[in-house]
Amino acid sequence: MKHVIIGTAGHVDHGKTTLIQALTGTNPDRLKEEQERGMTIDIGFAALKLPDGTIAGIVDVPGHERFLKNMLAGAGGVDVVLLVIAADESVMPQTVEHLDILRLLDVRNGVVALTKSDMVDAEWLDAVEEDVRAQLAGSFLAEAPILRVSAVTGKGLDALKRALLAAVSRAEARNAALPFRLPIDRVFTRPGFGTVVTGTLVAGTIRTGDVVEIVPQGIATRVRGLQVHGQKVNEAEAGSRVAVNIAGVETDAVARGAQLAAPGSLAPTRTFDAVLRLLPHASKPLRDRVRVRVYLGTAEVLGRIRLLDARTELEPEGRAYVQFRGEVPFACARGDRFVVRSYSPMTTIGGGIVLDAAPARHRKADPSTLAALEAKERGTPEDLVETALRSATVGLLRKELPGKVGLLAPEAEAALAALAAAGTIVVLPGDRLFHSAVLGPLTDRTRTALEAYHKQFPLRAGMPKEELRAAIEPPKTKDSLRSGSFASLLAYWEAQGLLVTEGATVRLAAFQVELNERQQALLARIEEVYKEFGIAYPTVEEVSRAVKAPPDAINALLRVGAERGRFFRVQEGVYFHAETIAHLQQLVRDSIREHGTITVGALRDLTGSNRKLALLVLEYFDAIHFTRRIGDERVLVGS
Ligand SMILES: Nc1nc2c(ncn2[C@@H]2O[C@H](COP(=O)(O)OP(=O)(O)OP(=O)(O)O)[C@@H](O)[C@H]2O)c(=O)[nH]1
Ligand SMILES: [Mg+2]
Repeated sequence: MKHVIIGTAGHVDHGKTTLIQALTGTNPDRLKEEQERGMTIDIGFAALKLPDGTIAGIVDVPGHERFLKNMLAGAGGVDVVLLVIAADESVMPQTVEHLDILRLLDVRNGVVALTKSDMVDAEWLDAVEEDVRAQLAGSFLAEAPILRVSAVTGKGLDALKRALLAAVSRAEARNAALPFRLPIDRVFTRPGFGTVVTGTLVAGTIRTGDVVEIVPQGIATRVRGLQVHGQKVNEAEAGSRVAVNIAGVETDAVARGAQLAAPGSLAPTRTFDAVLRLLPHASKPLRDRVRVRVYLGTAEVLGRIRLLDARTELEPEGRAYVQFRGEVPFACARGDRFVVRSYSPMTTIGGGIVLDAAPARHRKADPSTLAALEAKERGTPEDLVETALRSATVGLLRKELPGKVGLLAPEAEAALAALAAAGTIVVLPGDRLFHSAVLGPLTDRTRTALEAYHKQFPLRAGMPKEELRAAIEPPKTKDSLRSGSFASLLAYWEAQGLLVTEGATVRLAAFQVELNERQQALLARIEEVYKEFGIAYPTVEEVSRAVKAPPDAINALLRVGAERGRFFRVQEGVYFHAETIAHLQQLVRDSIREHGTITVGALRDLTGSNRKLALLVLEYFDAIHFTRRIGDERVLVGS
């Protein structure tokens, strides 16, 4: 199932919350003060079941200008926007500001709801729709459907759900194979559980038991429990609203703005280099080093923006390379989008993309700094290779790389060499390339799957390869682990000492079948039965009766015994004891030495058995290249 977040947007009192309640049955206004004032103050949440059964997480934001900071905390994880415009008022200031913010955050999909349609007549609705369409021109919602709805009469709600489903289907799924990342938007205490943090999982997959880091606080902890849409789950994927119960962390040690991340995947910083764009309708130019508010993930960070080129101010609609210096540490990574508001008055003036989350100090108007940032924005060969491999959930063949990233082969190879030396990219047997951020989780899943298998089947030597392949298949991607990529991975893990492959099965290198006393005693008794029967081998049912144990247990122990060289599997379901085989080999060897060859009849007579059994034995000896058949006779191989 696809995991997508739908976020509301729109001017205060335009009917966002009422519409979400009408669509989902949940009132996202959860604070007492919100209920009393009939106004959203902080972001609220609900879950919407779409016509195809997909459940989308909903983030409902406040429209009032004064709470824009809270809107920004909710907007970061939005995949699809539901822009709500009251038909009686049409486009208002925060309609425009929310749209600006979503555009700066690179939201690309959405639906427009002209709500409160019950309050106006058809002619008015036509005029408002025309006005809205004109205002959306040039934005990512230019082609978006505009639906006339009413949360009070229920009119148009089904059509709205269908339009949302279409937008959700168009939205690109977030990458569940990356290291996980969850900007925290709420922190609270659950009696008996301890600290719970919530947020939108913007990348990766998080599981119960995972070790997590809280950035920038630098606290390492463990996931004690997870919930998605109020249901307990063991794992949650990117694009879900998640509540995470974390172990041993005081509630006041964490706050909105921090991020939960896979250990080592996200570092705290105080500065970043970025490309910044001012909005065309920014109220005034941005002066160099002026104090601003930067919104990133769920965080608001005060700090100063330095223009790195020669300019002393940036005009509205202008674009510049900048360095942001925050007054406190925060979590951010290359590629993150951010929004800038002026310190006072608080208006949204622009936003951009982080190019370097751990930059050096730069001299003003230094051409080499500017050139380096330009390359980072465009993407160096290394960036391009890294980016391509980050999303290659089943890896990429080395020879496919240049074509995939649009580089000449020598350029791609040079970039690859540097990235491989840094450990960012791993070259697997078969010249298959994996990003370490993709390979790591895949390796973890493999270890976990094998551990679980060994635990469930302690007497089996290993897990069937196909079963493992299905168990570690990357989630929610169009790629699948085909034989080539899977074989490369197995060879790599085997070389790394993680696992051992044997025929069609795989086991953890450290795994050994261990029998308890009872099982050992049973195995010894089974051996006795087989030895007694000799060439006239017993059936499993006969053994079962003789030792008074169920056939399943016999079969499992026969497999273990075979691995330990106590039995030989002569045919499907037919085992001979090792001593019987040794004895038969001796008979055959002596007979051939004496007569030059042996026939089925001769072995039958030597063993006092029948033709069928003698033939079975000789065919087995042929198969293991002990004997070789010439016409009706057999000779020893290698003699
Ligand atoms: N007649 C009519 N009234 C509506 C409709 N939808 C909302 N309202 C009313 O409009 C007012 C504001 O609705 P809310 O849902 O709180 O608006 P909001 O956009 O969530 O407001 P903020 O969260 O504060 O920005 C309430 O009094 C609602 O009862 C509708 O479809 N028809
Ligand atoms: Mg509201």
